[in-house]
Amino acid sequence: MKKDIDIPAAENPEELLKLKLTEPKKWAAGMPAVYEAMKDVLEEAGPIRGMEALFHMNKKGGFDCSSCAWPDPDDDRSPIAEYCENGAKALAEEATTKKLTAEFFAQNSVADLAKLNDYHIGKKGRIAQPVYLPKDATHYEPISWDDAFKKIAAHLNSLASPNEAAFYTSGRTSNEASFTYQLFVREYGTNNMPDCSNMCHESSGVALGDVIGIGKGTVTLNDFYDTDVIIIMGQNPGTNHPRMLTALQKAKENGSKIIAINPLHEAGLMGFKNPQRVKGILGLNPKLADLYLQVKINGDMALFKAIEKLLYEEELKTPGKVFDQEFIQNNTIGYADMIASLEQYKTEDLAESAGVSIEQVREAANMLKDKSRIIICWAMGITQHVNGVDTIKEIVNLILLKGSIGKPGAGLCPVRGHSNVQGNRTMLIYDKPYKKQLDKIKEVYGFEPPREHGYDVVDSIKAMHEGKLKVFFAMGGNFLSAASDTNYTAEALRKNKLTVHVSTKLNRSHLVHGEEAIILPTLSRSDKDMVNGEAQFITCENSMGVVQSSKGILEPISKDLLSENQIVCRLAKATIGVRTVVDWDKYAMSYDAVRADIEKVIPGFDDYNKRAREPGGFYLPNAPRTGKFESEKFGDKAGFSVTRLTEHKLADDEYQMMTIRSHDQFNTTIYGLDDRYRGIHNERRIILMNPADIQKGGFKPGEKVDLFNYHGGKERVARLFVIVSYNIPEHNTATYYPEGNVLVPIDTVAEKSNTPASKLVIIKIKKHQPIVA
Ligand SMILES: Nc1nc2c(c(=O)[nH]1)N[C@H]1C(S)=C(S)[C@@H](COP(=O)(O)OP(=O)(O)OC[C@H]3O[C@@H](n4cnc5c(=O)[nH]c(N)nc54)[C@H](O)[C@@H]3O)O[C@H]1N2
Ligand SMILES: Nc1nc2c(c(=O)[nH]1)N[C@H]1C(S)=C(S)[C@@H](COP(=O)(O)OP(=O)(O)OC[C@H]3O[C@@H](n4cnc5c(=O)[nH]c(N)nc54)[C@H](O)[C@@H]3O)O[C@H]1N2
Ligand SMILES: [Mo]
Repeated sequence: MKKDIDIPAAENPEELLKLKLTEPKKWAAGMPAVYEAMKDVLEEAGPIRGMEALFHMNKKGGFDCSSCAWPDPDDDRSPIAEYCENGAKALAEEATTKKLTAEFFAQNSVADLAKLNDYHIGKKGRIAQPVYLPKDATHYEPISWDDAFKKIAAHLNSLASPNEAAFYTSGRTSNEASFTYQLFVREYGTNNMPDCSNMCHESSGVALGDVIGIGKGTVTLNDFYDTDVIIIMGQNPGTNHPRMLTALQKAKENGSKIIAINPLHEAGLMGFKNPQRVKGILGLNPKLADLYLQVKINGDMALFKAIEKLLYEEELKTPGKVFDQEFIQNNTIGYADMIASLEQYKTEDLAESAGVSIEQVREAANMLKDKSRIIICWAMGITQHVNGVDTIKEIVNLILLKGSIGKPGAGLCPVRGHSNVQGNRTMLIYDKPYKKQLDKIKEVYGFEPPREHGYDVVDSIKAMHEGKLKVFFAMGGNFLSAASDTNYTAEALRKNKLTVHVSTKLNRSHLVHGEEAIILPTLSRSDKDMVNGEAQFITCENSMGVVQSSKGILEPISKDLLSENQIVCRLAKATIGVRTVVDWDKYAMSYDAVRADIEKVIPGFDDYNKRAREPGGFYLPNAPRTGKFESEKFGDKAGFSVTRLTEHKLADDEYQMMTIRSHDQFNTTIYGLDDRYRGIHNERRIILMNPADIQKGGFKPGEKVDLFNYHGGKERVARLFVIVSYNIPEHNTATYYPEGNVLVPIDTVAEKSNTPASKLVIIKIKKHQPIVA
């Protein structure tokens, strides 16, 4: 193989580490998790800083864990620790005392840093001062905050149109900073606000917005404690939402059944030993999933159609006993069409497409038949597919048939990723804002916000390629490594005149940059945020629509960090200058002032400053949760959907690949090199394959391979992976994100949501060829 990449975009290693395999685990957490949690925090932050931080995490009046968006209990919280292993690791990453000063950047060139893998880049430490990379320079150099803002402002003001700039948001940004950020971007004049949601739950937002009138879930945590069946699909809670396991355990103790739907037997879906209970430590807790449906990748829609067909047969035998006909009659539109559309399929064929035996489908249908308190949870295994929006509509179909919405113990539960990703959208970070939201901004502030829709993530990348974007500004995140088609995205980023990142830690997006680049270091969730001698708190919205406060407690590692809100306000002043109608100084000095104005613009935030101070926060309004629908398309009803089943035809040497998270990462931040529950240690460049496929393809477990995708006649290569024989359906494979992103074609996206289809990439696997010079 010839070397064709001079400047590294993705990792391109020459050698692998020493992979070690152990038996995959059949349960999650337990004592090892407590040990793992403590170890990282103490190593990075030291004992005093580390313990202080852990003690305050997720406590009422403490700070919100920056890891996932799973809610905290409304009532009593654990007196010792309301966090999980992975929350503690997230904390360790930001509480670290290692810092990157001018000296570090002088000693390490951008090109040298780019040779490191993501794990080593991230472990370098917190960025301690603003730095600037001039045109053609090899090293970042110090810059003052004022000069940094002036430079960015000069670039923004030199553009032919504000639409030549894009403003990305990752999902940790607080409500307050999100609100001021979108206000700045809109007053500057564009809706180019791509965000991490575009790559994440956009399919859920689009589907739910369409059929139930709100792009959010409808359940609360308490619903889990009082339900009959919980379905968990396309989600790996043991790793990505570990505190959900506590809720599942309580649900089971209260008599609920659990159905897991996943191509992999994930430990956290099979069993849970709760480290915060004596019984758990002794290993006495029961298993979690009562029925485990090991679907093929993207077999979910076929599976749901099969279940619906079986339920319909039962409904015909005992009318009104299986479906909630009264609910359907009073609250929905499109029942007859949806039922009629099922007739074209045979249940056996559907089961086969799903990759599940007809007996298992029958078992699932039987578990649901007499029940109506049903909760369905899902995450990236459902949203990141070409037909993701339709699969979610099929999930809603089942919920509507059973009348399982708008009552206790029932509903839809898209489980969000980033800790404030839902809040970002509520605060109007969105490339396709609604008219009434923009009207409100105009009414409150008096300027005319841009009306034209902006670019989302995928369209931003394409626009950079076409030279339509010249400035890329990122509020957090790691755009390069998170987006699809890594090398194509790298080329796109390099075409910018200026790339700017507001970041806590160094990542690959700082190293694959525009003509000039700037890094603005910011406070993290656990840092003390002092303004005018007063410690400020921010607010976040979790996956279930609860808004609550978060107050950092750790001494920031450098005096030269600004909060995200301060950065926005100062940048807005520098950029819009005397033309602005917003009092940015007021917003910079007081988060209460920001909240007071959020209350005027966004519904549901009445008495925001008062209610944000109440322990545990408050719930935002959610019509479907109360049994009402307010939908643009269906008025006061919810809509059934007729969805289309996609066929997947593969050649013998083609495989479907999903890109998933290991147990030791938060998105592109790699905490460590182990995937403990799956039994994979000390290596991330692995591909999980079915043993029969390994044999048929002429491979061996442990063999080195290169992975290829040929979508659109272009060759994409991910080099040097090692085969791991694993319990995964035939012709299905898995690699880790972000290592696998090189292979995800930029235009293989979910219909209607434009989310990269990161869970189904068609690949070929070939024996590894070393690079020749
Ligand atoms: N510790 C930790 N916590 C996190 C994150 C993290 O990286 N680390 N990331 C956060 C973010 S932003 C998000 S969005 C969430 C992500 O949370 P998840 O969605 O749980 O994350 P993934 O690892 O992408 O897992 C997808 C799961 O779906 C399964 N799957 C893949 N394809 C299919 C399919 O076609 N059908 C079905 N039924 N299953 C499928 C995979 O086997 C895997 O179990 O977690 C959040 N929390
Ligand atoms: N192939 C594939 N690709 C995927 C996915 C997948 O499953 N498969 N998942 C997608 C999903 S669900 C998501 S959400 C995206 C994630 O995409 P992003 O949100 O862009 O990525 P992260 O890795 O979460 O961002 C990490 C960086 O954020 C910065 N950071 C951390 N905390 C803060 C903070 O408090 N403030 C600021 N300003 N910066 C901070 C740090 O510098 C860190 O390096 O990736 C997507 N990409
Ligand atoms: Mo996400």
